[in-house]
Amino acid sequence: MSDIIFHHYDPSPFGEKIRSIFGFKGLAWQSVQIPRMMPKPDVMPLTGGYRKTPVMQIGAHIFCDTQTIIRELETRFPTPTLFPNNSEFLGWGMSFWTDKLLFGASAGIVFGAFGDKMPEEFIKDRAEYSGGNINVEKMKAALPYTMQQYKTMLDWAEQGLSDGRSFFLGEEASLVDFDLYYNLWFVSRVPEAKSLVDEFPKLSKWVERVAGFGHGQQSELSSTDALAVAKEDDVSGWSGSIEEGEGLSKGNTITVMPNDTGRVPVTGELLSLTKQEVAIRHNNDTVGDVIIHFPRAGFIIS
Ligand SMILES: N[C@@H](CCC(=O)N[C@@H](CS)C(=O)NCC(=O)O)C(=O)O
Repeated sequence: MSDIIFHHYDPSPFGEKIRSIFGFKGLAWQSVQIPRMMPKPDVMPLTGGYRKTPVMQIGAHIFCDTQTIIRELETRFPTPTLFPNNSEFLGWGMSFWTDKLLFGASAGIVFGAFGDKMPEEFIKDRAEYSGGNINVEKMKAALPYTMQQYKTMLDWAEQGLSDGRSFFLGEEASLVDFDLYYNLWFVSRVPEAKSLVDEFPKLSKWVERVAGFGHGQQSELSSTDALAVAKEDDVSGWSGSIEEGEGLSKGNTITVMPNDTGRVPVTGELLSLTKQEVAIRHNNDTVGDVIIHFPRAGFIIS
């Protein structure tokens, strides 16, 4: 059985980013379906309060945010690589555009089109989550303008494929492809947005190509079984590495929190601090010790 436990829900766009990478790397994984909104009682003991979707679990190691999930998958399963020809800068840099600015437009399209039909408690949850930035009436009114912006940005992508290449960086897929793909997957549930993508022939073929990677080999796991896996794993011997010069030492009590949405601070004992990752030991009665990994980019340590 695979060691990878993936906490997500099927309609989750950031979940789709990772599921398509599971497919690209041909991985087997165990799927735990989690609630789309708070409360998430079987997630909180693992994440110490971090509430975003998705989260990856391997034993009692918890990887929060698609950045740390991708970095861990790339380390454990380097072939095929997400970074052909040293494309780390392009892949990670692109993800800050696709995950923030472009995803903001994608969410504007989905909420603008379907917000009226979404349950009130879901809208309330997302309004809290976003710090007040979800306003269905405003998103509905802005929909035609959001679509115009979207179309212009999709044209960049069409131009990027104009020489007949299969993927944005050439004949091999890279993180750049998966960064963009999940946004188009997400908005395509809105018929007008699907038609917009269909207007771009090369991009449409590219969508099919990336979808063709599939999701790897998925099996189902209950959330209680996932908690039991974390509880059984002894992580007392794990030690990370601390980079000098940041004024923090192993064992310091710190909090880590996203700097954009879902700003819930997670408290723990510092174990590892590098330029790209911070890991803390967090303890609670449900699972005992877990080691929670966060990215540095987009997260505040205090
Ligand atoms: N930076 C995060 C963004 C994740 C994100 O925004 N996920 C959304 C939905 S897929 C979310 O957490 N929504 C609130 C929730 O699921 O409770 C990542 O890369 O994982």
